[in-house]
Amino acid sequence: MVVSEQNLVSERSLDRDCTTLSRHVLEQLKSFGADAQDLSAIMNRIALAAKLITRRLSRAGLMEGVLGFTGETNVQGESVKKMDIFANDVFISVFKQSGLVCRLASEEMEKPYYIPENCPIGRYTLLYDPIDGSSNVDINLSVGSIFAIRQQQGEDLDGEAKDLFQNGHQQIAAGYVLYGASTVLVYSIGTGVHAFTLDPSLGEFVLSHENLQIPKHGATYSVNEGNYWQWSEPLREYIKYVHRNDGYTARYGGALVGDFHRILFQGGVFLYPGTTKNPQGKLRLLYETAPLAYLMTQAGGKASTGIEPIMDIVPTALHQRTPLVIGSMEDVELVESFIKKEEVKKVKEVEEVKKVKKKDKGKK
Ligand code: AHM
Ligand code: MG
Repeated sequence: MVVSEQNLVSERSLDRDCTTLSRHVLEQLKSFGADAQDLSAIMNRIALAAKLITRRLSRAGLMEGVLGFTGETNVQGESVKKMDIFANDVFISVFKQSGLVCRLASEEMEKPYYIPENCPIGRYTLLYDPIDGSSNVDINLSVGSIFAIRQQQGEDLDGEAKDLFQNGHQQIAAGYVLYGASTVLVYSIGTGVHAFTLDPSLGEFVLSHENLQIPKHGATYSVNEGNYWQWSEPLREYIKYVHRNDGYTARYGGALVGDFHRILFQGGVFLYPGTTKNPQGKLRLLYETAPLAYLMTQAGGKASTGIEPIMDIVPTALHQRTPLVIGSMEDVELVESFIKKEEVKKVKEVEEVKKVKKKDKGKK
């Protein structure tokens, strides 16, 4: 009896070890057709990029010329780190000559990177943020990569990539890699959210959590409160509410991927609202907020700007930003209720002014 139980345990752990990312994608799609094979191969390439970035990050403190700034600024006007460029190039290298992806668009490149030799067969575009949370890189804290896959639509002959200006429902896959105490890759192809942990002894991502579902509510609220005085009144009211009520706890790591990961597993809400300086906030739609919104909705949570669903936004520019409120259903709805209350108040005020004007006119 004891022996057979032991056998069962070792069989289960062997099965788990053999559930690699590429095999999992095929199982999820229940197909070995060309589309399924392509998607599985793309995920495999992303996993390779993640391993290369993990290797570099784990040795960064021991190597010359790996950490710190390049001295350049990117298209967003942000100072670029050497690791941003390295990770950006890693994704390009793993997809060159892959025959899988025709175009890559990233936070670090003003225009997409085209791989013309892939285009006759590569029907996909990869959108990615190579190193998310780069302020954490030089101090050995968690960072991430975020990605989304979209079907190539049309030829994009003028190189403007306008076919990418579509809502988040057009994503066919999305995910992120968290470079933390261990490296974890979380992905969805529309069949739930699944997490794989890199086993360094195997050099493989092995299935660690299948069909993740976010709790309806969580204690965590995650936001940079240093921006408090730059937020709109309803956001400040929301923060006052969580300060005054029991059961909330603040967590903010400076890397969206890490904060998102905590909330996905434990519930709560992450916010990066618009500020007076940047009304659209900081985060980019196509390779940060839309991929995470895709994952969050797949996990039973919610993602919005505070007013409209992130997934419904149609961008007008490649590097467009959006405010972000993402996490457990009830917690996101609570934030939205503060914003809605303010809107109702404003509508009432406008109606009052109209009434007074009408009365004054009547008197005359
Ligand atoms: P990055 O992709 O250039 O690193 O910027 C995005 C990061 C997020 O990971 C994080 O949530 C946010 O910026 C932190 O910004 P701030 O320092 O303003 O709070
Ligand atoms: Mg980022």
